[in-house]
Amino acid sequence: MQRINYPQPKEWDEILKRPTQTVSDIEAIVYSIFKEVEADGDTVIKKYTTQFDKVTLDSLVVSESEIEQASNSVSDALKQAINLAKSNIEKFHAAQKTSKVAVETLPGVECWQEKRPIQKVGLYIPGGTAPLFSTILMLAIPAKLAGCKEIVLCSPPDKNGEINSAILYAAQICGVTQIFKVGGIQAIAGMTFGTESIPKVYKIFGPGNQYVTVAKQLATKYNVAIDMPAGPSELLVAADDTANPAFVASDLLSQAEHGVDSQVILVSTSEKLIEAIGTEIENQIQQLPRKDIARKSIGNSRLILVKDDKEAMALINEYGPEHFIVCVENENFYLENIQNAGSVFIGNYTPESAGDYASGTNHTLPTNGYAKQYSGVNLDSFMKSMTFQKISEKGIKGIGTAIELMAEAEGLQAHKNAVTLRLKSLK
Ligand code: HSO
Ligand code: ZN
Repeated sequence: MQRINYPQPKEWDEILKRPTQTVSDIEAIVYSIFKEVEADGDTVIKKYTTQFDKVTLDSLVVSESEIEQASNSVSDALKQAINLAKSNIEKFHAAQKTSKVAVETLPGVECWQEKRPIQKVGLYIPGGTAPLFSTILMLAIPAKLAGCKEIVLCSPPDKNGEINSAILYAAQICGVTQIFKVGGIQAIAGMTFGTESIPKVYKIFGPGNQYVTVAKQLATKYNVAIDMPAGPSELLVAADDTANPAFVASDLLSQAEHGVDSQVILVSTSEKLIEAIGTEIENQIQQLPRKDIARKSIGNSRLILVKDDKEAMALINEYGPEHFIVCVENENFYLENIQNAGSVFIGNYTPESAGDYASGTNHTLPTNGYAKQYSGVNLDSFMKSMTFQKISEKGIKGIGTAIELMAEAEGLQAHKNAVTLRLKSLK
């Protein structure tokens, strides 16, 4: 792992660069598949499933019996683990419910705000080298709690035309309403336009490769919302001599194994700790089945030595990590001053994996520095706020003249009339 000692603030931009992503040529492919799916629905989706997933399907729909069969094949131990995670994620997300906010701004002018679920949501779960069934818990549980009516899930089939059993089991217990064997750009296009079998949705959630990310961005041009601009996983750890180097190394590797473009960073004031973690990483990486992936992403990663906590903090806020582990003596300083991070993990016994799976927080988080302006997925991601107002005769008398004057000043006579007529009727 690359070691950087005492970087100057002017060098931060360069050392905190994320691995570059090339999107320019992808856009044209995504656009043309969208146009085809819009015109020919399922037929085109099946054509691309044959081309990209190497399987020809009669039906895109996952049947009840397939779900039943899959859930029978998941071991009891794994089912129990999934159920424990489900229960914690439910507890944490149910507690995020807010009540109606009501204010009488003037006597007789009542305003209030209530939330309503987004009625139709689409969840995308990638296939590939690791079947991320935990992401279904993170998306379907809050969707269900929010009250979304249709919760559609798309995931690519394998070469036998099947979806991983744990994915189907998780979808079943979390209340997903329909599951489709479709992946990649064609899945996002299907949920954007709707096809003979796939419903059109109002908001699409979930991770994916660069093609899926660009497709989600294109979906927004067709009035479909998305959770957030997604990117490769990343982790930044701030640690000092109170941190256990083996634990920290295991955390860094846990995110490094996601993909070759993942990025992990250690920021520390202790040269001794940096040394120890570097050695631990080398030892632990050899045991990992995904060591080839982890090695590549470790190549994008850095061990940064800084002069003090204040400088560490400034650098961390500039980076805005998706995950931020704080394992230092002066814990409160970091917790009080962290401004930009998706999710924060505190102390030697809080591995980032806990948040990935089972503690209760959501693992769908802003990457690529978007923690500066985006929240991670939470209950509100599946809802929208609506405002209401009711004005009495007394109320319109109280604000009528102000509205008339403002409408007049904007040159909008009809707006003014809507008030004038009412005020006159009350004279
Ligand atoms: N760390 C990933 C989520 C995940 N990890 C799923 C394991 N499974 C992105 O936050
Ligand atoms: Zn992870």
